Amino acid sequence: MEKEPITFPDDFIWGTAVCSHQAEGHNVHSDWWEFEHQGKIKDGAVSGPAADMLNRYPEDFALMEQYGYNGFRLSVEWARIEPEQGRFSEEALLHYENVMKEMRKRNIKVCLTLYHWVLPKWVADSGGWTAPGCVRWFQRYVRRVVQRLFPYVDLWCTLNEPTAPLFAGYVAGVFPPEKRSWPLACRVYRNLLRAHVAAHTEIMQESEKLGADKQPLIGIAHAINYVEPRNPDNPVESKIHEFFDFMHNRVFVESMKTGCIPFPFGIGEKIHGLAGSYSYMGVNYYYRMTLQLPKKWPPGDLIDFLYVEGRETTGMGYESFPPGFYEVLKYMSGFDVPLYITENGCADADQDDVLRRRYLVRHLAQMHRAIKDGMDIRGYFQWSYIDNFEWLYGFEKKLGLFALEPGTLNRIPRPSATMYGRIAKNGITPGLVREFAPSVETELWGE
Ligand code: IFM
Repeated sequence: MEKEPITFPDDFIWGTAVCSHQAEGHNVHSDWWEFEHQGKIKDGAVSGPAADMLNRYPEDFALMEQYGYNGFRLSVEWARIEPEQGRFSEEALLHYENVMKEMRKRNIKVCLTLYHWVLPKWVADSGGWTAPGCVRWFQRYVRRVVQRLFPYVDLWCTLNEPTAPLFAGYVAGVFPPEKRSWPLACRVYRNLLRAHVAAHTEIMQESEKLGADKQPLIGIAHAINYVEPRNPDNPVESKIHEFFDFMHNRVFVESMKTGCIPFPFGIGEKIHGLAGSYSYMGVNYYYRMTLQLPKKWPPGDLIDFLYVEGRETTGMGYESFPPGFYEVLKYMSGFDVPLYITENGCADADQDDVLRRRYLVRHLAQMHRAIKDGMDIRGYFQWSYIDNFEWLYGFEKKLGLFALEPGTLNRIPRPSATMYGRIAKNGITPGLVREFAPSVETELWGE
């Protein structure tokens, strides 16, 4: 039987993604910069020039155009724009405006994140997301950004994976500000939701002021993985599963839907303006979490709860599980707004990136299945465009379609960079799969 190519809608966004702190370099007025310089990163790494996107963005957008990517998700950096309280940097705002113009010139759609885990040091020193003024400060910064960049942005992403700084920063204590305090975590939860509402308000107001002809697309990039118990008959493992599923996958977005703060973060109190304050949902999906009783006690990390033995894992040690992608898309479709895949990707340090190629094709095939089943998915941003500063791992984990040449930081395409551009153009064809990911052919089309 003829093997049919797997094709996608014509107006689909095929993008890549980075965040400013991870890729631009020299974010010197930020809490993460300070944290890195305290030796908190693996092997003493610091972000330094990162991928130097601060200077090389014209070259990067030219590459994206050349490879056939028509979207890019990036963030603006609060610490650059407002390095000291109340002092806004014209240089930084102009820089981001030039970045946007360059993208427009190359017909690259813009998904702009306003907060991707990093705070200006002055905000962090005043208590970060626990400070009484934090939402007001965030709103004022967002206002400046929106007033300057509104015409260039296609998708507004108010917060990236808000549960990560919440749990890693205030429960596990491994991200700045390294706290382990449930009362503080509850305050951060509430303030992050309020910050989202504040950003939503600013974007809507600017849109009305400019008489924009269509509603702006506003959402968050939500970290969601496929979660299951290792043994559903084990009541403890089942409870661990329910707990992770709720805390990791559901609670934040369900608050955005209902407008309320549920237990254990609150007692159901309402946040004004929160319910339904989104016009799309961003999905960041990476892996399956098969949860078991922790392998060591006390557990040090999420990885201690994960059962991955004998399964295909990525360079992060997480399990690659494409059917889970379909399942989370089904859950996220329940929010009744269009979905964009704001992140999905695979750590693979090999320049030949066989693992990434397989991962990519298999996940895109599941996304296709979801579209075919009627889910409203309008774009996909591959994490990441380029190798960059991977938080606590420094530069050890490589998630880029493009590698960085040591010393020069020249961009070196991996095979997946070419493959991804070809998929953007023609879909997943049998010829492409035979060339780039032959081990997947039977999974996609049978014998
Ligand atoms: O690099 C991160 C990104 O900043 C947030 N989502 C997960 C990515 C890969 O770990």
